Amino acid sequence: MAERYYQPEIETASREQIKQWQDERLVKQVHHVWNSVPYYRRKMEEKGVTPDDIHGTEDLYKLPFLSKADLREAYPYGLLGEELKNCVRIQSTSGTTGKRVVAFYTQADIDLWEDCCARAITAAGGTNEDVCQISYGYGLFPGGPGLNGGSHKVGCLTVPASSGNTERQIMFIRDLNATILCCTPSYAAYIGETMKEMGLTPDQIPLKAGIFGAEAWSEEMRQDIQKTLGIKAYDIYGLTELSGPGVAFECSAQNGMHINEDHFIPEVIDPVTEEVLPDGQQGELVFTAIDKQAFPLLRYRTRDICVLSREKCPCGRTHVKMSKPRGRSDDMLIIRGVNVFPSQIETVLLNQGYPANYQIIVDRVNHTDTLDVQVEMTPEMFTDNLGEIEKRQKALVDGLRSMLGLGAKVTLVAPKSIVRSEGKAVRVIDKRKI
Ligand code: DLL
Repeated sequence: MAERYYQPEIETASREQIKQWQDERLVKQVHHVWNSVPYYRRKMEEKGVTPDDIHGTEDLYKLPFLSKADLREAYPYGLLGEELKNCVRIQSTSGTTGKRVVAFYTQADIDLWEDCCARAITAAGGTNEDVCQISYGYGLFPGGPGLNGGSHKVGCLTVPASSGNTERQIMFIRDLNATILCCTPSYAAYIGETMKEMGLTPDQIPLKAGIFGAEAWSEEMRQDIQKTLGIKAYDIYGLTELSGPGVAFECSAQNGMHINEDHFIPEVIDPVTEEVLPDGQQGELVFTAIDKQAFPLLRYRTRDICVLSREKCPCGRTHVKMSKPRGRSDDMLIIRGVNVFPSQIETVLLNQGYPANYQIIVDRVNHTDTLDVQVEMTPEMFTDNLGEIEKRQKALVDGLRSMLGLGAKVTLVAPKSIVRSEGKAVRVIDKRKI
């Protein structure tokens, strides 16, 4: 019989039990940080708070926030919570500007992280009988290494394919009978597109589930990927600073991701006033890592915008759920004063039958912001009938106006003319900053 890696004593624990774990671990962690991270101790002193003020989660609000700016300032060793001789690994963020953030791990931190990834694979239906192909990048980016470790813990036969060489990916999926695929949603869409071109139908592909994350993707994109690959597509969330993938993951209910609350305490704040918001209200997600040793971040501001929900989940897990992040507060575009998330534009395109291959180009002409959305047509839509193209463009302009309240220019481009991504897709080109 197949063996599952499910841990109901943790994943379905009562609220009282979860709170007790969080209180104990938080108090211990605050002492650990106070004693070993002078950078954060200074921040606590500036706020007039000492470890004696922290008795449990209700005191969390007293602690200072950490942001990416702190991580850059303290780079590389300033937030280290352990002696280097006890650290066994670093991973680094995928950011392309400024100094990269480097996160450190002890062996216990790696075990904790891989355990979170194993929970995600299990929630997607994975057992020791599965073949799990990992097509996230390996290396400094934590996607490949994290899910690789999780897959081992579950006992899957692990295929560390990494990203790229898409036809070979498909060959492995078919030859090795891969049942679970882990990669970014944009790469999953690209793999699906390539399969179609190779003349393969979903029933000729052994995959049954996909674990996709590392970038924002819409519900419409999930439906598309599920159809093309003939699978169930599950979301997974995480960030390097907190370990990597697996901070939260989707279950069979496919409507929000359970946060591993035995390791991470979430809060949602108003990004401007920094006020803590009640469950159900949208705001910026903040995490406190309560048992990581080497990189013990307290009240870390993720910039990701989402909503927390404690509604009972049909899967039985009791850990709080976060909604799909609708984007990062720093990804939010302000165009002519209107807040625009790329995910809103994606929703309009996919609702009108376009593939998730698009680029958003923002510029400023004569002191006025311009929004140009380049959208790829499917081969079936492709035509040289100008009237038809104009009709399609108008429908998109109307759809965008009603979603965003903004006028946009839409350019329909030929199939396959927008460059494909094997990792995180680059959807926005904001020329105003250049
Ligand atoms: O992207 C870790 C990861 C790898 C997560 C593989 C899931 C799967 P970073 O490169 O540090 O780490 O980027 C973290 O990516 O703050 C979010 O803005 C975004 N992100 C991650 N997962 C999701 C998701 C990895 N499921 C940043 N939906 C985060 C939307 C996501 N955005």
